[in-house]
Amino acid sequence: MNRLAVFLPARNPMTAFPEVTKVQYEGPQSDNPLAFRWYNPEEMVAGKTMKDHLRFAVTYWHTFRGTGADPFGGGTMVRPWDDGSESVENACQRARAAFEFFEKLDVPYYAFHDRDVAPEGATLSESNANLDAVAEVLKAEQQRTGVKLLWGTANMFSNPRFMHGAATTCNVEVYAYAAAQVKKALEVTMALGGENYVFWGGREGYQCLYNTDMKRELDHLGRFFHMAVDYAKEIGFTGQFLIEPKPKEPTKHQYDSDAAACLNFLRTYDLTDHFKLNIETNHATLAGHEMMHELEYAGMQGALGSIDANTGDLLLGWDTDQFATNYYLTTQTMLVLLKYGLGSGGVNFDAKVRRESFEPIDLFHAHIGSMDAFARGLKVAAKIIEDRAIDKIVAQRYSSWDSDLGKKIESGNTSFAELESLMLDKGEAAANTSGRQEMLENIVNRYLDIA
Ligand code: XUL
Ligand code: CO
Repeated sequence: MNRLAVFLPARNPMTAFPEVTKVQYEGPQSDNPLAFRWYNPEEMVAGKTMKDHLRFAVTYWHTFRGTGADPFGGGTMVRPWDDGSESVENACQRARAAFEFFEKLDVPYYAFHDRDVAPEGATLSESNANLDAVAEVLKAEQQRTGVKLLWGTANMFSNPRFMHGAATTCNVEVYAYAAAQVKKALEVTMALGGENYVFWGGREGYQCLYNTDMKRELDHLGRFFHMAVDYAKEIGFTGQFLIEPKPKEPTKHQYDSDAAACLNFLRTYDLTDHFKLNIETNHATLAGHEMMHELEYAGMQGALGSIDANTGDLLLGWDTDQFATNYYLTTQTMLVLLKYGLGSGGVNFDAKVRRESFEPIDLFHAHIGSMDAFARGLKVAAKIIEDRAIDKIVAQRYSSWDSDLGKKIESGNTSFAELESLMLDKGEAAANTSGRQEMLENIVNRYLDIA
């Protein structure tokens, strides 16, 4: 364990977080840093409880495997329940600490990669056996606490074998290994009642086009996803498959670069019936899009599956995976989530505490703050939608399309020649009206004041 551990008071080995009891809602006036001020799980908003709208999930990889290491220095995190070894025993002990955290934080879901929860063995069968052993503990802890698995996934990017990719590798046996790994991860996800299965193509992309057969790699990726769909059918896994777009990191170009690229890929390979998207805020930023854009782009095509809730630092060009606390961001996100719904997805905190926030209690502060920010965003967005405060201005903006001419064009019942003759008759189009952007921004501010 990290040397810093010696400076912290000794802990009861049975309790990972002795200083925290269950986090409670105390309302906006509370100054208790370990209470919710906005997230009130049973409170009804727009016909559903907050808990059912938000479906919060904790990520295992950042919260229980994050070390605080960066390219310039090693780990800083103090995690007294973790002996730092790669043993199955330690993995089981860590899983118990994780469920204590989920329970005290009052989150309904968690999410993991296979290699976060159980150590990789010397062979594939050893790795599978390790995963089975830890999955037993996860199952027992799920039953004890009622916390559920939002999604499972396979880590096919950390091990050096995946240096050229997993489903897009030039090495056919690495591809076969990746297939075996996903097969097992699907089985475990299903055994734990996982409601979705995510593919983030960590190393599915390229560093250099001189050495890359892009068409062949993408064909292999399409084939890989079809085999996953076939296997899910075979074992009766009914969870939703999700692809998580990201434009760069670790490769220079990731094939799943944004929602549009993913949907184009899914259509090309006839996979749209089986996959939706898991949209992550910081990935949208890296792609040069707003989160709202990525959500709307997926949502309007019926492909919005889940979100990885975090934020980047707009002054930095990398995936900083910070906890989102910005009310504008959470309001914008919730505006789109309320519009399209989340289905079996959730608001998954794919976010890590900063390297300097190394104490266990920081994990609570981070999640509580972001849960509150999303709860507040939910309330503001619900009120904006209920009052049609934005909708009616948008409807007004497009009202010329409600005319006979607009209907004719939208229904495909006119032609260039007919439109030309109309405009030759008129000589000039009707006058434009203002886009009212500033007024709309003020309206959002007003709802942040009152909701
Ligand atoms: C990487 C990322 C992943 C996925 C799961 O940027 O977001 O953690 O969410 O593989
Ligand atoms: Co993610």
